[in-house]
Amino acid sequence: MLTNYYPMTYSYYQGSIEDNPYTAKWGMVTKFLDLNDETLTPFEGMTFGIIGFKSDKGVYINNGRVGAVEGPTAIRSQIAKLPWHWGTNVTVYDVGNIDGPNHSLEELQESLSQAIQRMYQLGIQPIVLGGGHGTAYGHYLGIQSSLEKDEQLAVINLDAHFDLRPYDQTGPNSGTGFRQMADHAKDRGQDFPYLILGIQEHNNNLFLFNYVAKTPSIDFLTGQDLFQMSHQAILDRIDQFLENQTAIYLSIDMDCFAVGSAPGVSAIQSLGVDPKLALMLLQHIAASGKLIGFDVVEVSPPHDIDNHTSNLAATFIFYLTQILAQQKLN
Ligand SMILES: [Mn+2]
Repeated sequence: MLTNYYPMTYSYYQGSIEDNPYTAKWGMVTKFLDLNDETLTPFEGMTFGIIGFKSDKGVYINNGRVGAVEGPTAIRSQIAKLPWHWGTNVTVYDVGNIDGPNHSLEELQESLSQAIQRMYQLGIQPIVLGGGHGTAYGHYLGIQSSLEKDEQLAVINLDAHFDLRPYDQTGPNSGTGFRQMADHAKDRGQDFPYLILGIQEHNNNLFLFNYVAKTPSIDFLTGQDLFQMSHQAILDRIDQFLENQTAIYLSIDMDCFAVGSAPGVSAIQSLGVDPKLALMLLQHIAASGKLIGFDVVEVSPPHDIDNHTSNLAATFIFYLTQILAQQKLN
């Protein structure tokens, strides 16, 4: 039995009953599924599963402004309104949330990891909705545990921050997830290939730049790099990273975008990345065929303006799932 896991019991979706595939929306086709149902057998064909990580505990510990606990709910309501382009060729379930206000971040991350493993066992491609960026470590563990024993998991993170801070004194939080991954990989005797896109020089201290400079498996482009470089040069740099990898986990921290595009985040970013450029990069990463998991994190609805940020998050999910479904169906 999964812990701290709650299947959906009521609909966030507008669920009007309609058979016309030309006017269908995500909210009409999304069905519910209980991962604890022991009678389930693996699904055939392209099956997505939306799962929320309802915790911003890591943001709180990191002295950020909380609110991302409501991210999954806000993103779901935006996904529901998107058009559904797949008829009956693709299935999407909402499998519910990892939730537990009285449990530690570590416990919730372990619960997410177990749920992700269960989804892969059932042939379900997870769509993970954060939550603070503490979501990522639980998600990473779930993917890593689902891989063949020696397969190495590489990570791409769209983020204004490295999220590589040490956690020996503070404990794990929203700024330490990728350091935890690095340490986890080290314990397994593996490298930690990590590419960060959208770093802001003025939001990361010298300690972090120093750590990155001394770690050959980590590469990054700043937000200004992405602004100044040609599209082709950026894609080449991403390809360089992808070249030696077989499995990619992608995390999208909504705080990498300029505040006009993403006002509803824990930490706003005045110089952030353009979402249209980001989309091009995300599509390129997905088109590599190596992308096996992704999440969208740090949407903080109490700070959002007219759902701008949750809508942008849903938009990325729309385009990433288009590519993943196309690959599976071809
Ligand atoms: Mn982050």
